[in-house]
Amino acid sequence: MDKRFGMFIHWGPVTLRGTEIGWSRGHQVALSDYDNLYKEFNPVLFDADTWVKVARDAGMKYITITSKHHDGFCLWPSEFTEYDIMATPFKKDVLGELAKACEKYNIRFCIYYSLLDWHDPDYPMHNDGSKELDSQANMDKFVLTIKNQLKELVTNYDPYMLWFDGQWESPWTDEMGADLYSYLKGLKKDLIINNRLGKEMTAIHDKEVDYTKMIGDYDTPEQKIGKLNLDFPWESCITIGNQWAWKPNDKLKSAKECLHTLIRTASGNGNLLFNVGPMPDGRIEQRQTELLDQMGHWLRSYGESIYETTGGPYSPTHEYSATRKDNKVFIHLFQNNQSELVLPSLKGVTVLTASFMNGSDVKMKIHEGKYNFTLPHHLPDSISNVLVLQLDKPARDLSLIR
Ligand code: JFZ
Repeated sequence: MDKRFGMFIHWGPVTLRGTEIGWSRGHQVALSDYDNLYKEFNPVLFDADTWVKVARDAGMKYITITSKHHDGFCLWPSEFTEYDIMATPFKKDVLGELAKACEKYNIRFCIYYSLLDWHDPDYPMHNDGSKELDSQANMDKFVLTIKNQLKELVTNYDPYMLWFDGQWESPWTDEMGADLYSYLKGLKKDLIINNRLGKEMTAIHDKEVDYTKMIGDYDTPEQKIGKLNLDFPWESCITIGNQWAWKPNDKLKSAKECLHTLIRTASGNGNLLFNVGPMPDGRIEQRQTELLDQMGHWLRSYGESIYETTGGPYSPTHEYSATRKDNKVFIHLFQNNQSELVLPSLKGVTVLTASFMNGSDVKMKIHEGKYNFTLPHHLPDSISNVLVLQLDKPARDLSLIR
């Protein structure tokens, strides 16, 4: 949770069609066509060091790669299937090369693994619209394959975190999730595991979740910024475009939208797992790397207000949000045309100084229990500004101001 910012990577032979990974199988892309794309998958321009340096220079502290998505294709040489990278003309261990590059550049290596596999005959569902479970399937054998592959992944690549998915279909049960959770913690005690081993999760839903029912170490809001939560850790997974896997001419977010998304997740006391979709030739397209570089540029100046911070004490508004660390509260200003800012005063502490991060002091008056800040006409940063309140006491004990 101190790392706050990671790269999500959705990639596989499907990029040869530019459609959505997993979900387009047997839909936008005919089943036989989709399942034979691996024969053409040859990303000769793939360079693990380049990908990891793009993440590092963006200010990202960990990388999470789709080892196996819902289409069942494995991006690593697996003893437990023929449907893997060694069956392609490429024949390179993508996961192994990324894990090594992460070690080299001090970036944490993490693995996404889909529990459902519509391609595997032992799994009773195939996303083909049939209501009945496949009577030829063998779920026990399927779960054994999952355990064997996860042992292979943990043993061979020593991941920092496992990001599960695909647990929402009826063949998978919470019992299986709980069993797998203890099996994996038995393999590596400090392995971090997300909450998609069990049915209870926020994901794309707005419904209240029961954290006591969750199986996993943290919640995973999807395609939205999680709510401010100081009790249960969370990490939002969000696309830089609209699709998880690469899509030609996908509509990408602006640099300001990308950064405000990161700042708002940290202000909510959560992490951002920001997704890129590399191209079929193995490169991450320039449009995406330029946006990530702009995020890195901002973080090189203002990273102290994001990394190893806690969300709050002010709840996010349209205008601003807050993070805190030691005796400092960082007020993140999203608008750059406001002449003044009014905040409720903080109980039990004194604001010693107010100033822009790496910038000038800001005039502050206390009036009727409120802080009134007079802001200069031009704010220092064109994307997002940080007002630092230096307190006379640690900020961590301040209660939330809703
Ligand atoms: C899942 C995957 O299906 C998707 O391809 C991508 O990998 C994303 C990170 O995770 O997307 C979901 C997960 C859960 C729900 C919907 C989409 N859900 O709970 O409705």
